[in-house]
Amino acid sequence: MTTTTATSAPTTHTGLVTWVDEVAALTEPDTVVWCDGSDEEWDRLTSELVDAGTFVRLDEDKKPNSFLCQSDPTDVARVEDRTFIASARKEDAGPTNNWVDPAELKATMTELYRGSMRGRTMYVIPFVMGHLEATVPMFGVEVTDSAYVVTNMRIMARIGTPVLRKMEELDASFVKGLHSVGAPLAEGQQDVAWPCSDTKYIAHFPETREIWSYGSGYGGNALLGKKCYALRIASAMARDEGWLAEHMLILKLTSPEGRTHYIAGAFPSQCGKTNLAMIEPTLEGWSAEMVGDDIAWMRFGPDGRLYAVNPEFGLFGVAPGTGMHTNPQAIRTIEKGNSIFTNVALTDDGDVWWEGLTETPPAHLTDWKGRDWTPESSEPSSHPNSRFTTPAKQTPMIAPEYDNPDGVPIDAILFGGRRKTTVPLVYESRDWGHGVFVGATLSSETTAAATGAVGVVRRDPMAMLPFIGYHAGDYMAHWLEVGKQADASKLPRIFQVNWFRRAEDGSFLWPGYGDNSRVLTWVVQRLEGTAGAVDTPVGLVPEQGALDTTGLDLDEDQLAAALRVDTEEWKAELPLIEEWFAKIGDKLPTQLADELATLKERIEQA
Ligand code: SAT
Ligand code: MN
Repeated sequence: MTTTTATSAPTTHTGLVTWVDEVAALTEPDTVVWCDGSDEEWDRLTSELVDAGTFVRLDEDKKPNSFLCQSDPTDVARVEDRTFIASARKEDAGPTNNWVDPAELKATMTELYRGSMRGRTMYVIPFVMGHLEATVPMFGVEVTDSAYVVTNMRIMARIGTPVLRKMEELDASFVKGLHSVGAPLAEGQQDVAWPCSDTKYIAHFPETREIWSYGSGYGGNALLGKKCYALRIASAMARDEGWLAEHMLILKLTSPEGRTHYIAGAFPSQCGKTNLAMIEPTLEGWSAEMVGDDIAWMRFGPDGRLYAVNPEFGLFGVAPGTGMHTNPQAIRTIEKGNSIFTNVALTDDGDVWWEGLTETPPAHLTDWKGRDWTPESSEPSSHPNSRFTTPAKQTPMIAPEYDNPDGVPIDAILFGGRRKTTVPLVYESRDWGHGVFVGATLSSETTAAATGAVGVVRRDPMAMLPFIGYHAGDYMAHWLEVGKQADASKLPRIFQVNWFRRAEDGSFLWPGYGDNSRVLTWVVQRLEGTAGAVDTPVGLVPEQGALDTTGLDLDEDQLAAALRVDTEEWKAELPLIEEWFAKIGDKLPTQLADELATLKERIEQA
């Protein structure tokens, strides 16, 4: 950690120094600190955050080197209505993003940033998404006035001196991420534990590869390497350069015969992506290892196959619902410590608790708003979007391939959403084009990961709706284009899954969690040509007996209901897909319009 006036910056990267100088002149921080990513820096910052009342140090025996943080109750999730893709031309942002002319947005935000770091420290965080040893390392620098952001970034990305040295060596270009909580302090003004502003902007400038974030300290709004860079900006890079930046987990599955397959899976936020990434298969002899839990960058390798890397260094997982029964691997990961917990409850003995961690809640807690809580309390102890930030490498089941800068060859892609009806437990698409149609029309009920109503069905193409950095129609066309870059036999096969289908009485039709491995097994057996399927109007569904349900308390009718392609339900779905495609407008690829016509025909004939 080096504290400087901007002019004595500890780097020879002149482009970086110039930019940091400009930001400091605009935002007027008291001091500028260059982050080195060291343990000493972590110790100093976490201690300062404890002194400031932002962090509570957890009991060393229960959660070593770990901290609890309660945010301002208004700053708890991504703000999609305040998120902007400020491309030069409006049509490049498309119908699914908020757009403002970049010059206008920069003028507005420049006035917000003017003096916004007064009374605060400005931190400069050099980081790399993916491997520093990658053929083309993907650099970023986040400038922020939040020490909470620095500590979380240190878990979520590779940061600090090694990154800076490599940037100098290559005189590398980098994504510029400017972040301010938007709460300047006047002379002598007492700070609050979680500074933020009612005015929020999460702005992306795809052409110049810049991110300007203002007013929020929350994860997806403030940890700029994650959704802002690794998805929104990177998706625009990927479009330009012929690869894919996706909201996907990466899983390695090994069969009882020792054969390995890699599966990527796209699911909207809070649909069990982290749980699936850390699955413990319930079927004898199968094993799973995690490569990534949220983001996959996929490029073609020299052999013509699509290789995925996880660009992240940590997990930013949803806490509620995470327990020994649902995700034992996550529990073992956080028990090793070195973690930050945001908006969960504090136990009387200095540990954390949230709904679903244990079956019986403790008799007394301090809830996420700092109030006394007992099992009789009317509100949950933890915010539904409360999170744990924890190093990926602590996961016991992390795959050794996580460290491979070239990634892993993807055999299958899953698209999943949260749907009470209509969508079967699993089905396979007929080919790449049909698979892209399945992804492009993916739908899910909204969750607490973003502010706004929960439980409303919306289209969420490839689970990327809030993260596509350009026009959704161009994005769909890009997916089709990627499919033309390789031999059909080398492309991943595409499946849709739905763990959330319900019976008429509202109960889930499928047990989920570890038993989802039964579905993964069918997927692998499809790849190997050993599992049967029936052709339905929507795609290939497991034939009777193809899904291994040994040992499951699940009757034939229930399984049939989970797998059913119900013509009436699909007839009701068609207008929703038509409405969605109408929204995409002229840029909807003809191939996808044709896929819709085919689906319609097949359903009508069923
Ligand atoms: O956007 S976050 O990174 O805060 C989490 C999510 O919504 O997936
Ligand atoms: Mn996510």
